Amino acid sequence: MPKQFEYHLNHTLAEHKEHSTLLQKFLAISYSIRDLVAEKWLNTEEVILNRKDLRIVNYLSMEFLIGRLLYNNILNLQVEDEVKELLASYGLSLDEIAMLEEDAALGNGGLGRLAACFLDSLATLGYLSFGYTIRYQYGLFKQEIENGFQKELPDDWQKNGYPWEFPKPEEAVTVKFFGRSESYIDEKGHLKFRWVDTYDVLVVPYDIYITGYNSDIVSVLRLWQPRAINEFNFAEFEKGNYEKALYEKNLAETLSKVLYPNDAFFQGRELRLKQEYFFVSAAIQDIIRRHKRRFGNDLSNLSQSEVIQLNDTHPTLAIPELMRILLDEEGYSWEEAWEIVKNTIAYTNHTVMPEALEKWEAPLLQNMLPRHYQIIEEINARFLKDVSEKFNGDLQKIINMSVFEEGNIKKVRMANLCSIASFSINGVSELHTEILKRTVLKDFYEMYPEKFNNKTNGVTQRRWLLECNPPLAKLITESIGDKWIVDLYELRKLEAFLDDSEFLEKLDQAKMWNKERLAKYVQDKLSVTLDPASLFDIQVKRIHEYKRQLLNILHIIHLYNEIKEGKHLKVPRTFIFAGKAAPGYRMAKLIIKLINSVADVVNNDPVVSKQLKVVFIPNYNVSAAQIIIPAANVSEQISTAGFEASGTGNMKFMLNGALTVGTLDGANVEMLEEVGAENIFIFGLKAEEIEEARRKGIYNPFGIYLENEKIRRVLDMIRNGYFNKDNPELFVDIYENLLYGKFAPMPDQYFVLADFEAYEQTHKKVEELFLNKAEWNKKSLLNIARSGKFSSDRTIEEYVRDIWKTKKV
Ligand code: B1N
Repeated sequence: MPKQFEYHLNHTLAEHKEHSTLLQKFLAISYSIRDLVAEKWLNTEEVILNRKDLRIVNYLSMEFLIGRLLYNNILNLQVEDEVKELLASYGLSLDEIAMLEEDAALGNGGLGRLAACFLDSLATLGYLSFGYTIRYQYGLFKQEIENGFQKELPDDWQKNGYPWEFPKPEEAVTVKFFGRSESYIDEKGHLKFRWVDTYDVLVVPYDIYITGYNSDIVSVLRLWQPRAINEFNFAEFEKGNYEKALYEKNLAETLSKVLYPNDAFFQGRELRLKQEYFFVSAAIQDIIRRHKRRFGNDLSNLSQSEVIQLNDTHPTLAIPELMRILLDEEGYSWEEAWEIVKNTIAYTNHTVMPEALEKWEAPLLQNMLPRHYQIIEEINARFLKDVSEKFNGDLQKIINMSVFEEGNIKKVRMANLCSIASFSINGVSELHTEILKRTVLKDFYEMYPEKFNNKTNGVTQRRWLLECNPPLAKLITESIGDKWIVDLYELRKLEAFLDDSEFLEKLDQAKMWNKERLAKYVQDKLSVTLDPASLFDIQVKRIHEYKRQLLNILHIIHLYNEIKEGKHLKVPRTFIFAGKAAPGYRMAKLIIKLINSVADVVNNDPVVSKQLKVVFIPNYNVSAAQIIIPAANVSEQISTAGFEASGTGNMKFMLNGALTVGTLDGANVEMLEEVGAENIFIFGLKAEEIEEARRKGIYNPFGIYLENEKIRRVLDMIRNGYFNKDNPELFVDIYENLLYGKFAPMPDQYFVLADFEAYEQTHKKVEELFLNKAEWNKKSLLNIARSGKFSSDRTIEEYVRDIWKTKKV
């Protein structure tokens, strides 16, 4: 290790070790680790070429939220001691060096982080896999809080150089846009189509190898970067096509500029559609090329060598793109091509929220991708014939299931296209899959019940325990050995310690270490002093109305009122929030401001602040999560039932010993099944109850406001500017949205007031339990011990068993 380190300082970075900066040392150590990673890739490449019995998993996703890689790779390669020794010889700690790495924030939230956990599990378990995405120049924006408001800053994540990727310019492919579809008759007299007069860009892959724990193979994360084919297209210029000469250059430069910062929201922008298409086209071309390298030019057996998983509908264009190549470039008939496509492509749905479902304006798609549009029309026409046969010409079924939604502007419904063309359709938790089957994809479930299956999400315990919680990982390994690192069900063995007071004491100390680390982080960032002995109650995730940060802060205001009235909290509480709001999401940004305003009042009140603290930690991202989550006593998972498809933060908290306060939503339902009702705080309306109240239009939050004095007081304070005396009207919109539905289809559409009372009662139980340290620690241990199901290793094994049908190396 020392040799490689010096080599990279001197030769890769051209710097004397005596003069080298911390950043250069970070880069040199990363390059040294990268050398080991590259060797794993060399081995993986051999396996790909030689093991023709192994089907390759292709995970197509607009987002991979991978975070930092240095420490992760060090742990997976099991070289921690050597690295620490080397750094110590320079008087450095691994922590301070690892901090210098910028997060690769190529994702928004759960969907992107899930993709990253999957690559970790695939490599660890020994399955060949490629992740395909975009090499965004700017990742998810950085968040600052200015005067309580969110401010967005660009995330120029590669500004200091990025040590983990390998450019592969020789594997670039061409991607086309616009133009027109032209028909012709081929030598055999068949009617054929070709796509002509296009704007073209070159797309270059950059590979990041994702290591697995103690594994000889890596997953490949292939990031596509557009480049202009000609800096300036003189040929076109001379023909007088000035526009084309410049358009291709501009297109190449803007395509991968920035990640769209929306989580679970569809915007319908032209540039986004171009992004979705170009990376999918590159991926499909890459997959076909690899298949040919392994099996020759016959593509009829593509589905045996490759499987393509679509991470939500964002990569849906893989379907018509694969059809187009098979039909127009490879000469297959429609029937042959369709057979290949529908055996190769599988679809994961991640949300049932109507505003998140992708519905592209047909003219936009038709103009940008004329040949694909034609293919989509043909897929749909053939499908509707089947629908008509199956349902005896039922017109309503045809209207519901058609890819096209007719109307003022015709729309292309991507979830319908995915459901038609995929051999597998899965939701991400049991509840979510059931809701899919009875609501958004009901008709498809009737038509193709055999396609539907559930794959409850999971998280990798390598990052979300081993890496982020050293004292707990150490305690666990000392007690039950280290097999849990690759088999999380091993944690069940911790149940032997449930009544071991000495062990519970050590568990408590590990939690305290994490709380102190977080308190220091908050002190450094916010100059707010937290008491590590207080109950740390944490809600960190994207800010969204359905996730109900509002319910949490309304309850905090209520606690404030109680203290002001002279009551004493039984245990001092620290409420911690973090999360980004989509820059265009007004209500979410107002909720951030409200949290910060309440925090100001609470933390600066000399009486209240002795019992209650509120903090909003800025710029929540993967590396912040790694510090925040291990410090939680309580995990807030309080979405309106039926809206959170799964959640994955919930699982990370459980794995780190937090007790969950949660609704019966997403994977919380399965967490309850694992730990039992005595070990989790479940409250609130159930998904069916919410569905029914919405359907019947019987929910009346104003009635609750009138009847419940606590709620009325809290809402009136917000309404009257109690928390922002300099601008007392600021939060009126929150009040009016709750009571009158000012910016929504109905008042309080996420049932915040309906669940308030139950939430408050639940928090009283939480408080009571925290007084009994021994009981609390026991339940905490049981949560850890029963978290085995929520490893992404389990999720991946289920995908392999039911969908991908591949084998380990
Ligand atoms: O996917 C996660 C789930 O655990 C969460 O419950 C779910 O909300 C999340 C459009 C999305 N669903 N949909 C998105 C993200 C970006 C975008 O542009 C939709 N994210 C989820 C993993 O299954």
